[in-house]
Amino acid sequence: MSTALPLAANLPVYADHRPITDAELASNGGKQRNLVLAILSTESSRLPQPIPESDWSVPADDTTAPPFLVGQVFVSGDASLSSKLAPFQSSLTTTQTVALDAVEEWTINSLNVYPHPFHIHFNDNYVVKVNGEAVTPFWADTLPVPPNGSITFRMRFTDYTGKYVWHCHALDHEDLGMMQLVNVIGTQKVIL
Ligand SMILES: [Cu+2]
Repeated sequence: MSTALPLAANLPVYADHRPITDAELASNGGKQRNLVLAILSTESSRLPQPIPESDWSVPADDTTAPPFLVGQVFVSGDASLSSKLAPFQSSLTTTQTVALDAVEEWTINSLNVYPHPFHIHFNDNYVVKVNGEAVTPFWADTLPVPPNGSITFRMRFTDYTGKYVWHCHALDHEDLGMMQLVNVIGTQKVIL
């Protein structure tokens, strides 16, 4: 027996996936964060110079590394030009502190030609802009940050306090530094 699949528009909406409207964002403080994923030269002014000689970049004598990675640093952090980006192996770095039950809008920028797949644990992402242009909003779990572009999405930080990661989901990128911690602070609800 053949049956038609239901249209997406006719499926029930998961309660957590109700749209995050401008009004909801504004009534929760309208907090925005502008973050970046980047592969930079060790000489970059975005890094705290001088950087240590070891462990921060792929050394020239590493014969196992692809040549294009030599002298490069994989970083993530605050996109503002005045802030220094966290270095190699930054996954122990807490760079974003968020209040429990906050509703925020994050923009992730890529400074490279690689479409870094952005992922944050616990929170689904309600995408509202790509490259600064409004799109028909949609929910996602892992997002392709466009090459040399940006993606903007909203999140509700519910249910969980403590530290968890946001990162590029390309394994070599996250291992090399495109992974940092968010710390959610507040009084956790007891769920029975
Ligand atoms: Cu990446």
